[in-house]
Amino acid sequence: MSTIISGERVAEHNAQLRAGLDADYEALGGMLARRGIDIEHLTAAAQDFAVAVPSWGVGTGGTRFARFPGRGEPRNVFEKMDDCAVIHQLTQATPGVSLHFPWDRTDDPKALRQQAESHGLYFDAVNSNTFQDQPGQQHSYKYGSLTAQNAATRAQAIQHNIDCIELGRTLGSKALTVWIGDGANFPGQHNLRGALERYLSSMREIYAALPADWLMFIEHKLFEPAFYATTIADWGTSFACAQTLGEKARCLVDLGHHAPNTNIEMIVARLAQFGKLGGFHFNDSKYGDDDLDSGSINPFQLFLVFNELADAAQRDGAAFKPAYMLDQSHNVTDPIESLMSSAVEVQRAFVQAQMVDRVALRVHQEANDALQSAQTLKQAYRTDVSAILAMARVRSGGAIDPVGCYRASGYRAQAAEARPAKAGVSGSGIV
Ligand code: LRH
Ligand code: MN
Repeated sequence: MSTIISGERVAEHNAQLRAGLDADYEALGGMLARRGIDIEHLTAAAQDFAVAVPSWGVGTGGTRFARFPGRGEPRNVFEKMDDCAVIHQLTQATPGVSLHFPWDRTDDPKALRQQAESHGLYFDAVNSNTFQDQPGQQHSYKYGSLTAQNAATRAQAIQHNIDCIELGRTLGSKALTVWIGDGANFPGQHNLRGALERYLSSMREIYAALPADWLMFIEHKLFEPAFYATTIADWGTSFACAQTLGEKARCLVDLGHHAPNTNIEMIVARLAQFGKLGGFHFNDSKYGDDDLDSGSINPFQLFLVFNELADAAQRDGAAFKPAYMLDQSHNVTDPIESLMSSAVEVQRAFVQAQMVDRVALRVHQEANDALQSAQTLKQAYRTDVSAILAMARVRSGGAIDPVGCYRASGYRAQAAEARPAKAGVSGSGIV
């Protein structure tokens, strides 16, 4: 497998930090052993953990107000894959890449698949896009796509999703994520039930085009770009549609797509209970769909989400395998640094949730001992598992300090040399 950053440089970086890591790891191991927890079990679980990176996240993001491009922006999907390869090389936690079409369109998907495999990467769910009009597009999505009043517009949107499935098959993907911005800005602008009926009739046609071993992820979002009514606004609507469409339809939870203070971990527990939890778009937010780095605002919520996932895995066993993906916009940081540290924060929440003493928790819950129940969760959340995450990386061939190693590598400066900015060309796609 070819690496982007020289193996010597990573080994040199790790050699400087190894003694400190070994000391921290031994101390943590001793502390966990006194709790009856085997640190080696957690490190092995961390090594198996994987979260996919969004191809649209390696370019600098922006807002409707402005985008301030960074140096060495990827100019096409192949350069995006190089950046994704660096993220996985140093974290050893992001072997999957989630593509977005047509932002990642290529005339040579086979070459793209070969490039990915040469870096030990695979393609997770592909994302369709009927929330923007493309140059030369016959029917505009201004008034909706899969729910559009105009049948030809719906047919165009349906065909795009089917084209995404075909492209995904060539790339080895096994799932299609469908997020639409369809909705209304005024009461009365459209018939609320009629819009959902049109959505379901469109999605039935896309569902029928799914290969037998594929899944379809329905992604709900409370608002934006619609600001009065969004057709797939919440988990309830998404769940009802997934139930209606069939076994291969599941619900995708983007952490930024809920009203402030929504109990997202409870939504996760519900969807898992009813067998419709398809996957996640991890990010963080304080107000709206801010797409900030995972764990950067509310790391306890991220832990509580993984606590529900650990409970579901204990109940449903190996069959319970939701898709973990990041979906972020990096407006003021180096996207590679943000994606590496975000992947580590999601992995951290996963490992912390593995440490919850579920036997003790059940005893406290059945005894209605609210305080001890809460403290049992907090004990796991308060445990600093950084040494486990770093040991998992170094044992898998990654960097003890991914951001430190990345900065020392000079990769961004080299990219800036190799990728002279093209005025007006966006690396990521969103803006
Ligand atoms: C919508 C969304 C969706 C994507 C887009 C990039 O807000 O979360 O997942 O397609 O961001
Ligand atoms: Mn999303």
